This record gives sequence, structure tokens and C-alpha cells, in this order.
Amino acid sequence: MYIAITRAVSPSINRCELTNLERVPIDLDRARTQHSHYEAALSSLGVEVHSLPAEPDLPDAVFVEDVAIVLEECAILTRPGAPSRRAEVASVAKALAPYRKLFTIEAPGTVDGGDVLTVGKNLYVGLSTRSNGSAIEQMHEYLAPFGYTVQGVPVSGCLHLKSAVTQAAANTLLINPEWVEKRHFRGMELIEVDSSEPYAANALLIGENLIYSPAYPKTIRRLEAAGLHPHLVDQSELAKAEGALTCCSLIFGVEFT
Ligand code: CIR
Repeated sequence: MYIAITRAVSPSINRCELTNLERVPIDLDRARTQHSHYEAALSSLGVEVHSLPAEPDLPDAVFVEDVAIVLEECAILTRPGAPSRRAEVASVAKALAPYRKLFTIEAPGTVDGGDVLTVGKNLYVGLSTRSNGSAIEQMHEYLAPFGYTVQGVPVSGCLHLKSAVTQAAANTLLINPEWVEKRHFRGMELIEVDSSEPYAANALLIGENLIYSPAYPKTIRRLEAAGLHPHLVDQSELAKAEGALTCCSLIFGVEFT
């Protein structure tokens, strides 16, 4: 079965980091309601949701994806690229400790989990404003013994690699080729987002189930044409904080609970 670690939306979310978006007011109640629908969607798919309490002084702490990379054999605690986000790591480390051996990215390495796309034994790491070569080297050292490859992939125009490409099915990626080059993903089926929906490449795959945003109807038609039937979850408030669907959970398999 799967466990999802999530965290309640911080009351200070309106002070979140922003890189590619202009600041617009975020309605805290609406963000919380949408986040509870997200957690309910995970539960309805059989995922056990462990929700951590909000962090009043850490505006971006709802985006738990960025502070750890959880694999079958271990987890890596990140050193987020934005200094304001580094204090988010400790509480997630505590939540993960019962389930995985933990490694830690050390300075000068920085990486956000949103930059790490894991496909089987391959990790693609976005070379973004948040993640750097030192972190990639450290990840390689930790993960090579388990048979993983770790490859840096340039991204531009968006915050994270997973803003530009995510896994939509076993051998299929959903991609915005304006933000990351397709050539890095040879051998996989690629579904391109509709060019009028640049933010549409972030889908959350859990086993064979896909959670997706209703904000991208043209790309939904492309997913459906490929035989995929996403569960739609509206995340429009947290999108104003530059967050997407994958950002709000750390999902991993467990043998027993
Ligand atoms: C940040 O800039 O760090 C947050 N406002 C948004 C993080 C979104 N996380 C993600 O895409 N994995």
C-alpha cells in the first residue's frame, strides 16, 4: 500500500517564494479546502494520508515534495534551493524515519524535490535556479549502490523540472517541450501539453491512477486520447504560490502498516 505525507497550508502562505509568477492574493480558506480535497482524493485511491500540522512561520511548507526524495530503498533529505525553505526539512525527516533509511544533501549542494523525476531506476534532476551539480553528485553517491542513475537535465522558463515533465503512465511522460528538451527522455512515450496550457505538465501518478488539474481541458483531451482517465482535483489557489499537484505530497510504498 501507499503512504502520503502531506502538510496543512501555512497561514503565512501569502509570503511564499515566487520565481516565475507575479504575486496575487491567495485565499487561505479556499487553499485549505482545495488541499483537503486533494487529501481526500488520495484517500479515495487507498493511500494512507499522514498530514503534518501547518508551520505558521514557513510559508511554503505545504509543498512537502521539495524536502525529500523517497525511493524504495531509502530517502534523501534535500537542502532546498531557497534558504527560506530549509527549516521545512526536519519535521519531514521525522515523519519519514520509521519507513526509510535517510541520507542528507550537504552544502554546497542544493536540490528541491520538485526537480527530481524518478522513472524506474533513473533519476532526472532539473538544473534549475534551485538545484545544482553538487547535489546531483551527492545523490549519485548515495544511490549508485542501489542501481540508480542520476542525470542533470536543464530546464528554463519554469520553477522545477516537474513543472515541465512528469510521469503520466508506466512508460509515458507528459511534457512541455518549451521548458525541457524531449531528447532527454528517449525511449519513452511522450504526450505534449497543449501549447496554450504551459503549466499542464504536472500530473501525479500513484500506481495506475493519475491525479490531474481541471485547469487544462485541452491537455486533458490529449491524456484521454492516450487512454488515460485522470481524477480531477482543483488546486487553483496553491497554483498562485507556484505549486502544482505533485508538490503537495510525498508518496511511497510500504509493505505493512
Ligand atoms: C517555492 O517557490 O518554493 C514555492 N512557492 C513553490 C514550490 C512548489 N513545489 C514544487 O513544484 N515541487
